[in-house]
Amino acid sequence: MTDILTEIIACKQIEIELQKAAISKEMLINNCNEPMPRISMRASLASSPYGIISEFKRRSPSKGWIKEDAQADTIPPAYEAAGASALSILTDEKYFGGTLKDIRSARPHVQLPILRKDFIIDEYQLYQARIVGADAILLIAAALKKEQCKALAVKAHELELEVLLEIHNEQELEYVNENIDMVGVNNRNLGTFHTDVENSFRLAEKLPKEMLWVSESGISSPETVKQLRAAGFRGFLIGENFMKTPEPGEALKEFIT
Ligand code: IGP
Repeated sequence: MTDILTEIIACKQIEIELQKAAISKEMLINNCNEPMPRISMRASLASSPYGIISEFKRRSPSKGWIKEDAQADTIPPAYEAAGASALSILTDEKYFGGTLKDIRSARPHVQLPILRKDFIIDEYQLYQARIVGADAILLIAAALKKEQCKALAVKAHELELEVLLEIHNEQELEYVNENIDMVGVNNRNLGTFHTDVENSFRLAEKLPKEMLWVSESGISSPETVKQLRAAGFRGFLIGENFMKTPEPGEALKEFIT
């Protein structure tokens, strides 16, 4: 781990301890007993000719505020209406200006699968994801030990949450196991912020053939999506390119043709 990612994970540990002190894990577990319908993100991506995962992101550590006053009950429905295949909602508050409540606000207004995008290091966060109505969670290889990643993936499945594993390099392919539903290649190095879509093309040859592949970050043109699809990717995670425009849903339409 390097730089900003190390800092984010250290803050996340403290944040989770504070949350546990306010709401015990047992209380969260009690709230997870009711069956909830889950929507498969993997199936949605596999069956779509577009496969765009549109992200709701107010800010980022590299860009600062992108859309400070963005509303989670209006932008995700606009993404859905424009033809997105799935939604990614950033719930980290300190670095990304999000909150778990953003998933709760979006949920009644959309039918698409929702990915809880955060730095998940504790199963407590999986219960939270389920309670607010997420369908899938992100596990970042660079933020986790291999065994920890596996245990979180197993727990996610127990809670009927799908798992998108994020990798950035070839070595992290070791994190793939039978509890991973989709593998995402992050084109951005979370330590340095260096972003290059070439990373997806480079890793494509090494990715497990039987899995669904997602290319993440730095995608800004329909042409790039087309090339990534030709290389075998079926999901395309796009945030900033949409969120920086006045109407993120309108910006997405350019990718649905
Ligand atoms: C979206 P972009 O460059 O389109 O805004 O990127 C998404 O891939 C990015 O937000 C992301 C991310 C992450 C954020 C990918 N992996 C892990 C936080 C944590």
